[in-house]
Amino acid sequence: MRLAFITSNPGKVEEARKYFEPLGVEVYQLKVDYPEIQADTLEEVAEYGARWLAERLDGPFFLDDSGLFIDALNGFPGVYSAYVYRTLGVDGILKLMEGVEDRRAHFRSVIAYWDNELYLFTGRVEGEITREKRGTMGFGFDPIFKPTGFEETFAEMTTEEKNRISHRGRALKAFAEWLKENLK
Ligand code: ITT
Ligand code: NA
Repeated sequence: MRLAFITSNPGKVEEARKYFEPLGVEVYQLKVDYPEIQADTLEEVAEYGARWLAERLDGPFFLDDSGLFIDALNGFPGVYSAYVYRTLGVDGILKLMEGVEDRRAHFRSVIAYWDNELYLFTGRVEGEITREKRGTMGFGFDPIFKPTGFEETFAEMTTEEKNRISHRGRALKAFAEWLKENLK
């Protein structure tokens, strides 16, 4: 089976590929720009994008909308994560967190799969914002996110290690289990 992943982010594609490879599912990247609405939840953003694409594309596809939610910043950047990554960047987040003792944060990922109808799969991982950048793997905010129970940041983990515990890995797991049950 082949699955189209609609995203501009090669890091997400790498993670989905590594996840699905052993299951005999080939993931390929399709770069199609779709509107990302301003909404309160990742679910709304993902659902709007998927329905918009469904009117324009043939066949099944999936997309992923993710965010980093920092407790001390009341959940910021959250649904604004992509914009904040492009503007403030990782260094800007570290700056905002200077002198902040409560470093708790979580990532969430919402996968929207379209196949004649919409299916949503979600994943979440708890952790904290480090005091400095560490590691060169991964992408986005990975160098400053340390998952709870681990010494390494996501950027110090291989894709396989990150997938085992990450928000996206968990959403991919729910997605893969659904596919296994429903595509017999
Ligand atoms: P799409 O084309 O798939 O939308 P994107 O990078 O714009 O790619 P999002 O809209 O989901 O992705 O924005 C989420 C932001 O959070 C983006 O800047 C990512 O770099 C970052 N992000 C998402 N998942 C991440 C992860 O697993 N590790 C680190 N940063 C992540
Ligand atoms: Na995006």
